Amino acid sequence: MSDPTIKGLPPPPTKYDGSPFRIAIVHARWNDAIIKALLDGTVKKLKEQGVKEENIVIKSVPGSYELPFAAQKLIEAGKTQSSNAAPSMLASTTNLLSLIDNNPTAPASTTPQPAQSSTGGASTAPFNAIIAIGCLIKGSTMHFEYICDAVTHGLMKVQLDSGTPVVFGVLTALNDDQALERAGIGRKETKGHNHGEDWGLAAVELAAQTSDWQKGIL
Ligand code: RBF
Repeated sequence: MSDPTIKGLPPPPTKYDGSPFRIAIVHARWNDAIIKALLDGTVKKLKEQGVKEENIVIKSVPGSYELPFAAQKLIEAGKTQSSNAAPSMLASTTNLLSLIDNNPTAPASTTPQPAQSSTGGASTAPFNAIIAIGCLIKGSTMHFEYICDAVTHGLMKVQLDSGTPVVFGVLTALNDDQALERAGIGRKETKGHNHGEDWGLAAVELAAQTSDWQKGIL
């Protein structure tokens, strides 16, 4: 990380356990070499934090402009999948108490709770966090400015409207080298820093804190 303008995420005050969580990553395909490095860094850190591979869902969209819409639809899809899976619990012999409203262990149907799978397979719980990954590189027209603005505001709106954290994994670079160095694949010897790693950490931190706050734990 030789460029002093490239800063990584300062360590969180506590280490968060990602093992209960289900996380969706949606990434753009423009600038694919940079996206691939960012995606790899993100997944690596999610796993290091304990998120299970089967609870990481990865989807792609054409470009960054599509990220807010896709993030919103993924959040909805996670909730729909969770409620579709609920009737099968009636036939299950496990955890029937969780169906009683007042039971403190009962998962709410619409608010994301930690991912749970009685079978040990992939979770069908609502997503605890979304990570939106894109890379916008300034060209010679005004496209960059419009897309950066729309995506930034769009992703913020999605998380505030949905109550599901959406990590802003979008590089907005003035040239190729800036983007490469922020994906850890710079052309100089030092390579830079992979911000995807920060986004994986941020997702687990936000998922853990949101899960606590929804239960009134501060
Ligand atoms: N998408 C990106 O993710 N990164 C870019 O740097 C990028 N640059 C674009 C430049 C132009 C001139 C156009 C027309 C599109 C660009 N897009 C880029 C794609 C955009 O995010 C979106 O996918 C398309 O506009 C279709 O809605």
